[in-house]
Amino acid sequence: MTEKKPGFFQRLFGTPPVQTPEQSPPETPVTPDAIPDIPEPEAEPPEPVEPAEPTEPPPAPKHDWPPGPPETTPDYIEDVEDDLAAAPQPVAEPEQPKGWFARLASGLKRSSDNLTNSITSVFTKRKLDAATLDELEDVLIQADLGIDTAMAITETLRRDRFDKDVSGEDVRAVLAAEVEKVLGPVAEPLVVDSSKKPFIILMIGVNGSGKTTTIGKLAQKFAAEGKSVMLAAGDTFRAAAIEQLQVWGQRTGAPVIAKPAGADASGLAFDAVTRAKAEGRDVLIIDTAGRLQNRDELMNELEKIIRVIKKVEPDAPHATLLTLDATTGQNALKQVEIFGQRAGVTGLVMTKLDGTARGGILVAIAKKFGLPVHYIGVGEGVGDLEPFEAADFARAIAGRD
Ligand SMILES: Nc1nc2c(ncn2[C@@H]2O[C@H](COP(=O)(O)OP(=O)(O)OP(=O)(O)O)[C@@H](O)[C@H]2O)c(=O)[nH]1
Ligand SMILES: [Mg+2]
Repeated sequence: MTEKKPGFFQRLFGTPPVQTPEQSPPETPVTPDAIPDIPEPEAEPPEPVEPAEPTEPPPAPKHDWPPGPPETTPDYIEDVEDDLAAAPQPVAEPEQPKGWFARLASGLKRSSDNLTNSITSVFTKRKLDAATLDELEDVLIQADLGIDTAMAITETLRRDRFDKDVSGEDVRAVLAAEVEKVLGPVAEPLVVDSSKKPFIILMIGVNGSGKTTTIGKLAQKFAAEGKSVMLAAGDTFRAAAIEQLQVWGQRTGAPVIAKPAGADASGLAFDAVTRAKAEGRDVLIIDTAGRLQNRDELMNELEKIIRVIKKVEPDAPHATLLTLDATTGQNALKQVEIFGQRAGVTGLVMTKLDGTARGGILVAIAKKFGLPVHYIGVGEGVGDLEPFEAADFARAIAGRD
């Protein structure tokens, strides 16, 4: 293989999160100069059926939003902006490619640094008393871990270590154990049921959360397993979104069912399911337009897409995956709740865990909803999607290597 992911670790480790709000905010248009135009994706010509590990992802498209009332900046975007403004600018360090855990740990470094530095400052030469436990609880809640998990951690310490000397390392061990306890039950692989032909996956989420990129990464994984994959460009709002999926299709050898921009998304889904069925495909992955969970008319449209899919395949979609942007913070809880209610989410993919300070939110989500977490994304490249492992995540976020 040629050199893997040039600049990858610089993105992961040495620079602020790739996904700045300016580049692809969930509700505001991407600035034209932030993202190159499709269709001029790098130097690579489209190669039909040779999915040999592309090194660069197709560029995300410019966003031409559908007509609708202008949005105000969602709270969590402001949170992300605050976060970025407050974040120290790390110095870029060229690094060699590392193993998976090291990549995860690098990606979660900002989350774990925030957490472990705060823990260390709370626990420097102190006996464990009620005030220290309160301070620790605040630190854990601020790290987005959620009140339940924060309390579980402080309760464990209160029970086992009260009035004893406690080091930051002791606390990190309890933190890792508690996080693993919460995440263990939700770390479930995405199982493609081969009795379903096709196994239909619907990809949903707010704008810019990583749906299309995750589809490309999944298509690559399935193709590598010998499955025959079809993609459906269900984000019919924007020509660039269709082209973005087509680029992934070319790179992973998966045919893409598409219609011109402006076509009805549910009609497209209907055609795609019918075609995939007729061709005996193993997997059909349907992309959808990004939508904020509080946009009722867009959520209605999503429900319609699902109804129409069911007309062809009553038990489909077999998996409805919600992509969550790890840089989002607390709003992700709302996304899971509303998308869950409206679209019957069956599993989660958390993207952009490379370089976020807010990875702790996955723990709060797991605790509150108990939905399976199938994969996590740690970069823009086709190989940057990994099955979710609770123990690794817990170790990484607690800064234990
Ligand atoms: N750093 C990083 N970037 C990612 C990851 N996943 C996706 N991205 C980037 O996030 C941006 C948005 O990704 P898309 O896949 O286009 O997101 P989307 O949900 O399809 O967006 P819309 O269709 O506009 O709603 C792109 O620039 C991707 O390359 C990830 O795991 N890490
Ligand atoms: Mg998309």
